[in-house]
Amino acid sequence: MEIVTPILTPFTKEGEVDVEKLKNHAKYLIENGIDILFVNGTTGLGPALSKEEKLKNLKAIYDVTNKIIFQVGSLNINDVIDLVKASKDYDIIGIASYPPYYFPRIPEKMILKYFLTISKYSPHPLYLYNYPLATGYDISAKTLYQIKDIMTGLKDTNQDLAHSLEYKILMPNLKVYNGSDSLVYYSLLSLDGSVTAVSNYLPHLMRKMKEYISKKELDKAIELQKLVNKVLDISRKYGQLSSIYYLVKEFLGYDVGYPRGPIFPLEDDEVKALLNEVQPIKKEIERLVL
Ligand code: FW2
Repeated sequence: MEIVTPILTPFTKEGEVDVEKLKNHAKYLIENGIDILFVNGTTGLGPALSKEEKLKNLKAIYDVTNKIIFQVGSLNINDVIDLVKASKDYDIIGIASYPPYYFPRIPEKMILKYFLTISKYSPHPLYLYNYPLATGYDISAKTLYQIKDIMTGLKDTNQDLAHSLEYKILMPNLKVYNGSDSLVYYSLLSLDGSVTAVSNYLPHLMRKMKEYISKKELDKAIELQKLVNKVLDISRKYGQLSSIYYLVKEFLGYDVGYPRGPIFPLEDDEVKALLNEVQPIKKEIERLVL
């Protein structure tokens, strides 16, 4: 049962990756119950990073921990291959990628070929990042089965838990994580774990939820999931990806810089409204978790 944080990428006001802030955040997460860091995921603004920035994130976080899954996806296959090759210098858990996206109606065979290409170069176990809402392609259990020999695991960002379970049923040895914040409780109970963006700012709550589940205190665990859902509802109103930066500061007390356009920082009045709205939930979380 693992909690995986798709770690955000801190930027300076000028739009550079802020390496020190990234290291500081990674260290805090690992010291406070997070099992694995998923680097360059959606929350890390992976699709908006250059090849150099993706590698910079890996290097920075590797200074802190090697509990890393390194996401390398890009529409430029040369960049993908370069990153996969560069990863040989790092003793990490694995390499992950979303499938090629944007281009409509890519034949399934070509999508599979993309992963076969990565596996040819990869010195590490390979993970699929399946996020059909974002990429336009669902790599279902049946599809993945065709390349099961090269796959160690996957993150399925999907509101449908049954969809994630399908992989486990068809390929019991595959590591399966669901990537929806609203399903953390269910993923910890029935899969190998959860990749949760909210764990960027509520690592203690996630650790507590895991503890309750281990001790079979399920009603207490579900109460924590309900709080996650409430905070999620609020953050989505302002843009979840941007809100996370301000929520880390609010809940954990340190600065993780800014997001970068096209995921723009919030306006001052939005930050104020967001933080105002989360106050009652913050109190509730402090009561139940600390
Ligand atoms: C990532 C995640 C979490 C996301 C989810 C989508 O890479 O950021 O899939 O927050 O909104 O795994």
